[in-house]
Amino acid sequence: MIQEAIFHVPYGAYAYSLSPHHARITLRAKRGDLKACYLVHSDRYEVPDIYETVRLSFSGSDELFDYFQATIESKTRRIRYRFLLDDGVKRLWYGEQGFASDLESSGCFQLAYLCTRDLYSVPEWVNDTVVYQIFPDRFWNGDPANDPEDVCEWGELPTAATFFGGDLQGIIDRLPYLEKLGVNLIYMTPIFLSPSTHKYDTTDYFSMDPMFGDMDTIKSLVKEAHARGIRVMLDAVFNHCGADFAPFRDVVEKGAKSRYVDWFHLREVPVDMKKINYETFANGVATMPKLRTENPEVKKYLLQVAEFWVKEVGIDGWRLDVANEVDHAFWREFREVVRAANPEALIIGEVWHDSSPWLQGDQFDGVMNYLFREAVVEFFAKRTIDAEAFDSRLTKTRMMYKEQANRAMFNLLGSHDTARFLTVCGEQEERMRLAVTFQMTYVGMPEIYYGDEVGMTGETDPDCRRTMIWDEEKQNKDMLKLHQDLIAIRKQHSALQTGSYRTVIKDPLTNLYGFVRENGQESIFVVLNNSPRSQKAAIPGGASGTDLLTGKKHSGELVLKPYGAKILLLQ
Ligand code: ARE
Ligand code: CA
Repeated sequence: MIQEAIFHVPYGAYAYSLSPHHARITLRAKRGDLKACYLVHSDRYEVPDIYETVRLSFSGSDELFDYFQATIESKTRRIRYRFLLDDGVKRLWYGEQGFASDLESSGCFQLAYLCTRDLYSVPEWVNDTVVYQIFPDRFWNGDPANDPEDVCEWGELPTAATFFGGDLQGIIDRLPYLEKLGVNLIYMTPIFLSPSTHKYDTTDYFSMDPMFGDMDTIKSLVKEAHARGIRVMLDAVFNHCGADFAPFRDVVEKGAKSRYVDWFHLREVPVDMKKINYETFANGVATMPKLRTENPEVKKYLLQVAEFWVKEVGIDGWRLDVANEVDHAFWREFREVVRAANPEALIIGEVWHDSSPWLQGDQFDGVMNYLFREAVVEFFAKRTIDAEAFDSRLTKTRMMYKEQANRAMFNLLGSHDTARFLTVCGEQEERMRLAVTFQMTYVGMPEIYYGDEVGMTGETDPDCRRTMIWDEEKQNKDMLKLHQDLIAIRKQHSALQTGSYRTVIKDPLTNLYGFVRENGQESIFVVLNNSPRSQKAAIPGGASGTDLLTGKKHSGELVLKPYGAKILLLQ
């Protein structure tokens, strides 16, 4: 047994509550080392100790490690536990004191009490949600009366500064399209008053940008979307404001005399926008001064903003811009305020990397899952990693997080900050079709970047922000139909929403990849042939099943076309 590789801690993603009476326990070991792994647990006050033993199930592997997991029930909510590990040669106890040949000397890990207040709760509705991201200036111009003077022709290529006149009325007008597509959560990039086309440099957090509409327009968008079963989420840019934000203007004008000097991270007073002697977003973006969220006044102001749009306008959640550069204490209070305003509101951080510090249950529900995107880009679009490496990446990311967070991820193929997926695929559509099939059947919320579903292309910002293609002749109808079909399947089958994930095929030579999602009710087998050759795949357990895309029945072996995929509901 490679003892050095065995890892468990009684916190974080390794030990946590799934419900007031259920805990999920994870143990990591060197890949291939353990044959069996048991969890021995009891109430932490029980004398004499009466143990219950459960076998942990194998949950996947990454490059170096295997992961084993168990969910245990505790009536008293007070748990002590240790592991019994078996590598086929020797059996060892493993607990807080380390390894031992007898149970007593290993010591116990403790989950002292599964406190309800600490339970990681994400809104139930994430399970059947499919997200649609909109860049408002580029989706549809529903009201030419509010256009800025210099709007470009719909269809022209965008620069970083161009305006196209898209607005919230345009989104309202296109709700029937979105409903037909099947998406049920719209996430819009910022819509508050701001001079830029992307509006990440806020001038006033309490007012709508007039080129997008007014308070009535956003309220009717929320109302009409809700009437169609579609939720609405906005972008909270709290790391920084815009240069026209009144407190920053005041500091620029009054220098040390301004009552807002402590609202920003100033290196010198007076502020000099040419010298950029203050902290900003990224490297010296002068028009985006960084806010001092630890200042109680700034915090109070931003929390009022957070509450206002949820409570008064009825939005269903926030996406948090540059979330990893704002302090944790701020986000903890943010969660309290937002959840008090609407207990069902969703909170998604923008963090491109390991997001564990924000995903313990006290800050965000999920994040924009760029780690997912990277794995999908490399396996399906660029084909630079094989099926085994792909599976390792996915497992590693899934094991970083608690199950609640995994279900609340925004699983995206692209965004307004990346090249479009079809472009990354070198416009080879079959690769994208495979990736979308995977996205719609994986753990977490699929997130579509507007226009990807009709085959839009574009390099990174600003080219990925072209105007939406509405001319049906120019839309890729097969791609659209695939999205509609897959979204419908996702929303109909609970196993794809909350089921466990078990890899069954990950062949590095053929790049055949298959997995099973199952809950108590149903079991679904998904197999993806990421190769230019036709390939055969065995249905797990020799079962038979119905292809959810075609309705055809299959048994024994499946034949997959080059870059073909099947989603089988197993009998
Ligand atoms: C503009 C130009 C760009 C130029 C940039 C640099 O358009 O071509 O590269 O300036 O000065 C908004 C606008 C952008 C604008 C930017 C600055 O949408 O068009 O860019 O403001 O004016 C990191 C952050 C992440 C951030 C990305 C962009 O961690 O939070 O960079 N994303 C959010 C929004 C953006 C928005 C802002 C932040 C600012 O989603 O749209 O930009 O409010 C690696 C790193 C990541 C990094 C990522 C992308 O993976 O690890 O940390 O994300 O690459 O660069
Ligand atoms: Ca307009």
